[in-house]
Amino acid sequence: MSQIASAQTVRIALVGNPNTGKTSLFNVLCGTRQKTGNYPGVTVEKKIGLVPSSQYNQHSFSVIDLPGLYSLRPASPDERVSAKVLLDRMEGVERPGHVVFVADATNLQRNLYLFSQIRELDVPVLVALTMTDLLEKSGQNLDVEELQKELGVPVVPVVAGDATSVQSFRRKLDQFVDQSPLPEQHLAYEAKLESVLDEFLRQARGHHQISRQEALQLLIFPGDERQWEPNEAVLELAEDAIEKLKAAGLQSPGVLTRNRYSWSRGVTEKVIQRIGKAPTTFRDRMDRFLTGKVTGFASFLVIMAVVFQSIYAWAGPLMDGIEWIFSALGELAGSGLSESPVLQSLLVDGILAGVGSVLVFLPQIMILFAFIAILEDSGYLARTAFMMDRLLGWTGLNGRSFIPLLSSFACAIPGVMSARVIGDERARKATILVAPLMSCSARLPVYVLFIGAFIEPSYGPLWAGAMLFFMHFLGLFVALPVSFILNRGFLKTPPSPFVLEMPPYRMPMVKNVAIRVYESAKKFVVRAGTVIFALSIIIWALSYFPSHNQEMGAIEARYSSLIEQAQTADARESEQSPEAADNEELANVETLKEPGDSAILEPEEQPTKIEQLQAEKERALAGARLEGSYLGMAGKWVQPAFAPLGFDWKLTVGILSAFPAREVIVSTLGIIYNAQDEEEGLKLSLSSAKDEEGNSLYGPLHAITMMVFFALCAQCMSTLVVVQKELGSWKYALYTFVYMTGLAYLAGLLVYQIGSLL
Ligand SMILES: Nc1nc2c(ncn2[C@@H]2O[C@H](COP(=O)(O)OP(=O)(O)OP(=O)(O)O)[C@@H](O)[C@H]2O)c(=O)[nH]1
Ligand SMILES: [Mg+2]
Repeated sequence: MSQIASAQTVRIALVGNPNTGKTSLFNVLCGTRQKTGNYPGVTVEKKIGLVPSSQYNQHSFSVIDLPGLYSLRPASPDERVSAKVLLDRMEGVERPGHVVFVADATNLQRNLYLFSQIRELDVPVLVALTMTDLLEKSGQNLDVEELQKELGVPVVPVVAGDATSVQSFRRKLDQFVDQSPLPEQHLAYEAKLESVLDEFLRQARGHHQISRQEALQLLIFPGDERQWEPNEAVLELAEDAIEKLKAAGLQSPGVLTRNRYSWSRGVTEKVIQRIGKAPTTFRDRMDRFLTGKVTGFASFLVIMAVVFQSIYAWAGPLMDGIEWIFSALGELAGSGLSESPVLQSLLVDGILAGVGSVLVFLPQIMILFAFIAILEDSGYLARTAFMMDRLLGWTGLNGRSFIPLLSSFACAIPGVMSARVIGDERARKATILVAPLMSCSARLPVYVLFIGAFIEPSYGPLWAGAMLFFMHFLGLFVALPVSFILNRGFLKTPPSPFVLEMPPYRMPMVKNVAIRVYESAKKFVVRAGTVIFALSIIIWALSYFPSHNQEMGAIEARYSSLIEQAQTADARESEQSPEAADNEELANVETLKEPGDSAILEPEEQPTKIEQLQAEKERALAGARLEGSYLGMAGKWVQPAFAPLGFDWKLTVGILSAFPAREVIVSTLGIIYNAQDEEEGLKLSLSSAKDEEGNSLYGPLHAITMMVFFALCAQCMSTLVVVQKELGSWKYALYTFVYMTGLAYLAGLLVYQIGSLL
């Protein structure tokens, strides 16, 4: 977001524990579409949005959405971002002048612990109380007035999904900025601690702008990695103060933590009362079922099977629709541009075939993301992470690795980034290195193409869905030994228990699901319109030029003589006996009308011998041009390397072109097959491709080998760039590329060779 805030714009930070609804609030305030989800650690980076002044507020705001954190002493890279911004130590980010503390009403006590630190920062704080709808449903009541009194700052309930509540929140935000009340009541610690702290603050503030919270961090946790650098004078003063505290036996973190906990417990007990009876335990029972050792795993498999079956089945008619649009466009462009064959080929065989064959998969992508959003927003994803820990704990994967790994099923890029929630550096590294093995949404078009062309026609739709399901698990299975070797062998990651705050089940918010689907669809279409578009042009050019070769010359010569012969024969026949010619034509029509012949052609539609020859010539020329093109030459040169996997030069070219982005294989094959055979869709062209003897070129084994290769191969430039960025060295991007591509090759080889034997 590159909007520049104007001088009068008020800078506000949204701060709070993870999974309290900060991003949901941010999205409705700023009209943005940032990712939300029902588990801790969705946001791992600061995001800035603007709220212009309006009928609801006279101020305009620049709002910064921060990753959730449990305490101002950060334990992981994402928390560090929030702590840095709040302590005014983030380069390039001005300290927010106001804080909106987002507190989850159903988790008040834990939320208030962080609040007790935030209000010591010397910034005005407003508390936005979320999840009040859920609190009510659970039969509890929260006394907002009382809470406001206890906290000494304004408290405003807000439900992000409810427009009136958001409007009233904006008005309150405006008033808050006008008054900018500093939180007055600090937590009072032991008297001695207070007096040492006061003295230190008085003296230190002569040298440095320092808040009570920062002073406490300096005096109680002097060994902490610092988010900011106090100057020499302050450090000297701090040393004195620490000595005094030590002498009084107060230089211990326990003193602070105990105080904060008992304060937050006291406040919570005071403001929350149970009014109704506790809700039924149905939820608990369901949770036990869904996370049970056997039932949990079984229900997980069932849910996933349903998901993939639906992705496969529901998208069919929509895909056909898109395919139809593109073929109609192709026909239109084809006839409009018949005067200039190069331009026609660029448009029809290059751009429309390339972009079109990828865009066909838009419905699948949207259905996939709708499912992902529902599973995430309901809280199920966090449960799956819990089960994965039970299954995969032995590999040495960190308990916090599973959310990043599960996110990678949508796309490895946010998955790799969300590894920032892992505090331990080595564990973070291991997670990032295996995350790209998870089957991302860019693999979906590849699977669906090959399954649709080879598996479904032979084995039926049920197997097709099952295959899609299996392909999505392959990466996960392979990740087991890889993680084991990485964690136990190379990185020696320290063992860590699974610590993930289990979110409650919630009804997915329609808006949040819609945002996810819209954003993923947009990204997919933009990608097709940019990356795929550009690559399609390049691949088309490589497949079209040189536009003439020897083989083509021979074909032209051969067909010209054949056509000439046919013409003279035609002329002679019609000269000798016009009726005979007519009769012959009629005879042709008769044979076509035999029972069982589906194509009944009208006499005038019957292609003449010459027309047939001409069409044959065009096809032969296109085939020869492709084989002699730069693409064909390169494919044939590299093909021997892929021959043991059963790939011919065309599939090899597809694989090579897919290294920047895996779905490019679909557009490349689209271009190759469209150049030869314009009538059929890519799926049909692939399944009906024949060699010179008329035998089928590919079968189910080719399809499975191809899918296994794509499931494991590192074919995504953007992921490698993100791996490099997150781990700070190209070395790791190179590791990822080499081990994944090696694995893909080996697995493809095994599948093809064993499959051929069987
Ligand atoms: N019922 C209810 N659900 C809410 C409310 N606000 C947010 N949610 C849901 O709570 C979950 C968490 O929302 P997010 O906005 O992603 O939370 P966050 O605080 O940004 O989380 P992190 O980025 O992980 O720190 C989502 O599933 C939302 O749909 C609310 O007021 N009521
Ligand atoms: Mg968030």
